[in-house]
Amino acid sequence: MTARHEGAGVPEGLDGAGLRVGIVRARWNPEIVARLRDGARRTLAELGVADADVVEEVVPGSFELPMGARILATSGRVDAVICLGCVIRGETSHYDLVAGEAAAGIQQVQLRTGVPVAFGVLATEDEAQALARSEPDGHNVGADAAVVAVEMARLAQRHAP
Ligand code: DLZ
Repeated sequence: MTARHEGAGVPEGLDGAGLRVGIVRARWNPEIVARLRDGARRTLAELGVADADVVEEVVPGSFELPMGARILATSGRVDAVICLGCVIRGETSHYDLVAGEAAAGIQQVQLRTGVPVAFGVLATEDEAQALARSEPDGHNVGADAAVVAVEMARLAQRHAP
């Protein structure tokens, strides 16, 4: 895989073929979010998710990510959703509110809908940290979120009623 997957890593044999994945991304901090999006798309392709099975939507900011995720999750058109955004502490007085509500809302959406929603939102002190976590060929939180989406979608499928 192109990206370096830190933390949970990638389960052996993980295969996304046939899965339908939604990506919702925020318009704030567009350069960083574009890097997260590229990392997510590349990793989905590497895991075997077909381009045609990926649907992308854009929302104004990270605060709107849970609503965007809910719309896709309840559409019946996706097996998992990836949320991508970036909140930089030094650049927003609302840092804790925006980042906190995005995280809490995303968790709520996946628990309430039963559709896995991966958290690919950077909450950093400054732009340098955001760049370091969205590297094109290194650590990329969008790429990590893509692995999570595929892994959790497969888990949900294995235990579908
Ligand atoms: C308002 C705001 C601020 C100050 N900072 C960010 C940010 O760093 N990253 C981000 O994704 N969104 C930010 N927003 C926008 C909010 O997420 C939201 O779009 C607005 O408050 C409107 O609901």
